[in-house]
Amino acid sequence: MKLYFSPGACSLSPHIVSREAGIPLEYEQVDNREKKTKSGADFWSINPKGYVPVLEIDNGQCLTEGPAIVQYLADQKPASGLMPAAGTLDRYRVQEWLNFVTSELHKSYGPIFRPTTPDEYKKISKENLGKRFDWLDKQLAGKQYLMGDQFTVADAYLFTVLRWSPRVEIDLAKWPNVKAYVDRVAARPKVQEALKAEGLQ
Ligand SMILES: N[C@@H](CCC(=O)N[C@@H](CS)C(=O)NCC(=O)O)C(=O)O
Repeated sequence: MKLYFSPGACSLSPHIVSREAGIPLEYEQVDNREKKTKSGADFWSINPKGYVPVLEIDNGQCLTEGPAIVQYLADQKPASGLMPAAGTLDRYRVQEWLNFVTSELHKSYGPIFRPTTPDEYKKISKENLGKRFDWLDKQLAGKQYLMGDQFTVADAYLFTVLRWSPRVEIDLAKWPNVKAYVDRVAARPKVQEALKAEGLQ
C-alpha cells in the first residue's frame, strides 16, 4: 500500500498509525501547491479532491479522508489496539474523538494558515480553538491518552493537528494537560520515526 503525504500535514496521522501498527507502506510525497507527486504524477488524477492523505490499497483502489484511512489501517492489525473492535462502545468513542478532531479542530486551523484570510476571521478561529482546548484540557486530566492508557488512532490525529499550534501562534502552555499530552505523544518511538521520516525532527 502507498500513502500520499505532505510533510507535517494531516497525512502525518495515518503515517503515525502505519508505523504504530507495524504496517510497511510506501510513502510518496505530494507537492500540495503544484499538485504533483515526487515521482512526477499529477496528484489531481490520484485524488480529484486535491488533498492528502490518500491511501492506495494493493488492489489499486484509493481511500481518502484521514479518519477513514486510520481506521482501515488499524483494522489490518486488530491486536495493535489502535482501534477498538467493531460494535463495541469503545469503537464509537474513538469515532467520537476522530469526528471532534476533524470538525472542531482540524478545519479551524486551515483558515488561520491561509495568508488571504481576513485577520478578523483568523481571530475568531483562534477563539473557537481556545474554547475547544478549554474543554479538551479537562478531558485529558489524569489521562495518558484520549482513551486512557491505550494509544489509539484518535491520538495520532489529535497530536497531528495540535502540533500546528506554534505555527499559528497558539501557545498550548495555557492548557497544561494538552501541552503535556503533545509532549507525551511526541516521545513515542514510532511517532519519532514518523516525524524524522517526514523531515520534521
Ligand atoms: N477532509 C480531509 C481534509 C484533508 C486536508 O485538509 N488536507 C490538507 C492538508 S492538512 C491538504 O492537503 N490541503 C491541500 C489543499 O486543500 O489544497 C481529510 O480529513 O482527510
